[in-house]
Amino acid sequence: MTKTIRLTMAQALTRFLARQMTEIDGAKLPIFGGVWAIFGHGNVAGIGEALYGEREALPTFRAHNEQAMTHAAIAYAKANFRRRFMAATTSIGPGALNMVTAAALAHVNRLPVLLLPGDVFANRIPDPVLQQAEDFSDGTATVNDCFRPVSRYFDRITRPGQIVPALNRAMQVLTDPAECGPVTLALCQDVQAEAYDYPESFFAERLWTPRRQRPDRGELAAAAAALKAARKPLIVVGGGVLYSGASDALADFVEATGIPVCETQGGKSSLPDDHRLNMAAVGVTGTSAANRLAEEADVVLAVGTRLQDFTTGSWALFKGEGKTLVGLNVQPFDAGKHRALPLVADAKEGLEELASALKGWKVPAAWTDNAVDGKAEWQAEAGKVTASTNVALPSDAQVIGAVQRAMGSDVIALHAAGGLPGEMHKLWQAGAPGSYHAEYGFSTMGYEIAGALGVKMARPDKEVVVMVGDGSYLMLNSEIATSVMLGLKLTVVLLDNRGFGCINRLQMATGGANFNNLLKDARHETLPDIDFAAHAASLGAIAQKVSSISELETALAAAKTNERTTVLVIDTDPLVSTEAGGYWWDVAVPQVSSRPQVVAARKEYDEKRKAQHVGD
Ligand SMILES: Cc1ncc(C[n+]2csc(CCOP(=O)(O)OP(=O)(O)O)c2C)c(N)n1
Ligand SMILES: [Mg+2]
Repeated sequence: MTKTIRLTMAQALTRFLARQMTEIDGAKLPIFGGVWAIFGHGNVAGIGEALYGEREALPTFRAHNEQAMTHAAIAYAKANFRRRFMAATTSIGPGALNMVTAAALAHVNRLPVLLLPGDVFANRIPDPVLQQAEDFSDGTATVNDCFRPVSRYFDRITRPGQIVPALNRAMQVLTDPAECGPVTLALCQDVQAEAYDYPESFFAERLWTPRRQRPDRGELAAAAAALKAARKPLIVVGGGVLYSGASDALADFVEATGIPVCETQGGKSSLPDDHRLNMAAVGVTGTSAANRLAEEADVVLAVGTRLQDFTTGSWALFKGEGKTLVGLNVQPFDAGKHRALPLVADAKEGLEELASALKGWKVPAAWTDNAVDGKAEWQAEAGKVTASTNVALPSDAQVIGAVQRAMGSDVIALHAAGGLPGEMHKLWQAGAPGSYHAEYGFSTMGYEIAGALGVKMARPDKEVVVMVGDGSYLMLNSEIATSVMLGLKLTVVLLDNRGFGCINRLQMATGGANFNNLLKDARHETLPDIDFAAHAASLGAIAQKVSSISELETALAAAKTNERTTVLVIDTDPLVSTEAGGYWWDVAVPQVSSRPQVVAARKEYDEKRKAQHVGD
């Protein structure tokens, strides 16, 4: 007879989570780094009490905002290269829905996170409960249905026994490199508290090791043949290279073949920035070195990338005549995009097997030399825009230069939205794999500080430097207090250009009037003069406003020995961004307008669109 143990569904859930393990560098570790929780009705009595019971093996962390705590959970998983992750639990209604944006962030970025929103009573007796939305035509609908399109796997637990297959499926999705993404288990309030006789075997310790898929022989042969025929090949690397731990395999492949590499936002730091054949950022926010090669390449080997519009220049960039795209990806959906020759495999396995198949073959030297020259030219440009200055309002690039000089490359630099992603992608000199943490899949304003907290939890040995604009900071800064509370130090550099600078620039570039982006251009009675340093200090941070690039460098150097989260604020110029490098980005301009600026912008837009190729 099956041995059983009588537990509530919530107790079974937390006990199960605590017993899922992984192995990293030979050490066995719990695969869940913990659970973020904000309690309310719908989770305090059920899962809240169960988490208390499991608090030694499965730590619970309290945050100030459900979206932010989920950002922290997601960033934790990313900084762990998807090998460890976290769960997040909320009350029903607003608490749950505050998590939806973060679910989408994880979905877009293919990152694992277990979301446990509370849900209505499955027995429906007390309906409608506080915070319950009533659907006049569908008795099964709850607000948590909003998670469906942004979850890789969604389930609603309406009977206690359902948690057994649901958690099994959840673990499959969270640990599968191809399927990886957010899992939402909506937990009906009454069911969380309901007892059930669970099989004891369900709680046996389980070790999860990532699957490394090897390529199909036919696909490998086709990819190798395409590369052997290439005269001007280029490798585009995305986050899949980092998650696969394929940096060494990539470096070996590049050494053996001489093929230059360029990096997406997600793939940056796959090779160190100073690697001879790393052209660094590609696409809309790319270096001139990378984009020059991308325009001409005859075979593009895309490794572990989703090929989003910032990478492909809205598909105007890779325009080599008769070019072939090879898609090396664990996920067939990505591997075959744009009619690529698919090479479905783990990045490391795929690169190693491609290297064997190409043994003895090398790219024509002229192409490699061209790449090396382009890189030197770019580095000279980048050096100019990041050099120290004493202008009153420095550019983002000049601030990046200061941070890099003061902190070096042996930190984890993080950003998500605003003008910074473009500047960081072009200009930050990344060091070791994972030293550059961009959330540019969903580019969520407000990811920065909470995300950095998750990174610090994953990598307490590293200095974590957050680059954030005033707009993003104002949207979500509450986890500064959590970082102070948990003793997890972050260094935050806040660039105050008094508004949504990058969108203002985009507005001007598309013929728009300066409207509703910079504070001065928005409807106001009084122009706010926000004291960000005072604000951050009120949350417990050490905070300082600096008035020049050199003062910033001095303050950053001093902050290294601070044990508490430090926020350094600097005023910057909203109108300046780095002109060198870059590529066209498709932003639709109105086709008719009474404003001549818009008409002119549309004319230019129609011209630029001609470079776009449809379908490949
Ligand atoms: C949640 C969210 N809302 C809106 C946007 C669109 N958006 C992208 S950047 C940006 C402005 C960011 O302002 P700030 O952080 O000050 O950076 P800046 O553009 O000034 O560099 C906006 C509104 C977004 N990415 N995320
Ligand atoms: Mg701003």
